[in-house]
Parts: sequence; structure tokens; C-alpha cells
Amino acid sequence: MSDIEIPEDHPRYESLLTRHRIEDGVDKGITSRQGLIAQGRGEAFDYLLGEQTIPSADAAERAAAAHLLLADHPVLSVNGNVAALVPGELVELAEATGADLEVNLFNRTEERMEAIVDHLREHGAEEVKGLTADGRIPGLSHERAKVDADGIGDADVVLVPLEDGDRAEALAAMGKTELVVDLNPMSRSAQSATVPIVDNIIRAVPNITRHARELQDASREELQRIVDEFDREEALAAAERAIREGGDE
Ligand code: PTJ
Repeated sequence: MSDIEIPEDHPRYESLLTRHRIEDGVDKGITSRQGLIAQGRGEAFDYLLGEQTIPSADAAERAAAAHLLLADHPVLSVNGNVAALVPGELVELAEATGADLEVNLFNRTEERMEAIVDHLREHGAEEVKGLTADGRIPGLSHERAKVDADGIGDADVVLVPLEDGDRAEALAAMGKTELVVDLNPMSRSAQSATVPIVDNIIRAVPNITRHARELQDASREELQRIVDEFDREEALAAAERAIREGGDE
């Protein structure tokens, strides 16, 4: 944590704490400097959403939990922003759903890959994929295309938080079920997702875990019903309405 103390009664305490986590991520070599810009973009949308999980996002988080539980091989993709913001929470989600964790960077460097793998291990992760990089996402330039063949390369369901649009589309084109967390419902990532989750990653990941734990004993039929009943177009439209109307759907 950086030296600056944030008073807990500050009206935007959570938002300021999030900024400090991102700053610390940059200082530790986990988050890219572009990650600071991405965070600013996300904050603007979060502010318009009322910094809350709107009901359609909660429904998307439940559908995401059902997809992860039904999957043969679910993988949670981790970038520099996500690692700085919710490392322990991702480890818990991986445990609750039997998913693999894989570091997958837009601005890939070996130093940052290793720093993020170490950071996740410090937060309780046992196996973290991404360093082998023996698989490729077709249609993308070299560094951004690298994945583990037995990780994202083999996954049927992938959680891709805060992803850039190109790569989200390329993963979708590989036929993977894509669960995207992105505060901007108009982003190409959200638009190409099987399940677009328009919520802040700091609220979304613990909430997916909560749903996954609740659904742990649900039958496959029940999980499939939750998946089938989720309407991605309606979720995107509800998020856009909430942004226009100041956080109310
Ligand atoms: O660590 P790397 O190299 O993989 O790079 C990661 C970033 C995020 C820098 C890279 O993927 C990137 O440049 O992403 P974009 O194109 O800026 O897209 C990030 C999206 O995430 C934007 O649509 C933001 O609105 C959204 N976003 C930012 N912060 C959050 C968020 N969504 C949810 N929660 C957040 N905290």
C-alpha cells in the first residue's frame, strides 16, 4: 500500500483505495502505465453507474458462476490491473469453481509476467499458468497472442476482465464462451461477450464467487437453466439505461 492514508468516512473511499492499489501495482511492476489510463476510463463509467452492482450485473454474475461450474475447463485470465486490484479474490473464485488462473497480458513482458505470477502465489495461488506460452490466439500480433496450450488454449469458458476489444473478439472467434467484466457496456469486449458483466472488478469477482458457492450443489439442469435464461442484449441495454439515468435501471 502507498503511504497516503484514506479516511474511511470519505464519500469515495472505495474508489480512492482502488486508485492506490493500481498505483502500487505500477510501483511493483505488476500493472502497466497504460493500466492507469484504463482505470480512469473505468472509474468514469462506475461513477455514472452509481458505484454499485446494478441488478442486471448481479444476474450476469450469477450466469457467469453457472457457466464456470458447468465448464469442462474454465480459466480465469489475469492482467496487470486485475492482479493489482483483486489477487486474493481471484484465487478464491478459482477455488470455488475449479478454474485455472492464467496470466495473459496485452503489453506482455517476461518481467511483468513473472511479477504477476509471484504476486498471485503470495495471495495463495498454487498453480499459475501463462509462462509456458506454447499456444497462440489466431489473428493477433505475436506478443498479445501468447497463451498456454493447456490453459486458455484448451479452455471452453474464459473469464476475461478488462480486456482490450481486439483480443476479446479473437478469443470469441475461437469459439470460447467469454465472460467479460468491463464497466463500459459499449466496449467491443462487452459487446462480443457471451456474458457481459458491467460492474467494477472489485465488486464483480467476490460476487461471482458468492453465487458459485450458493450454486455449488445445484444440478446441471438448474445451472443450465440459469445460463439459458440470461439475456446478454437485455443486460447491455439495462446497463446503458442505468448510465443515462444515473445508476437506476
Ligand atoms: O496488463 P495488461 O498489459 O494486459 O494491460 C491491461 C489494460 C487494462 C491496460 C489493457 O487491457 C487495456 O488497455 O485495456 P483498455 O482497452 O483500456 O480497456 C479496459 C476496459 O476496462 C475499459 O473499457 C474500462 O472501462 C474497463 N475498466 C477499467 N477499470 C475497470 C474496468 N472494468 C471493470 N472494473 C474496473 N476496475
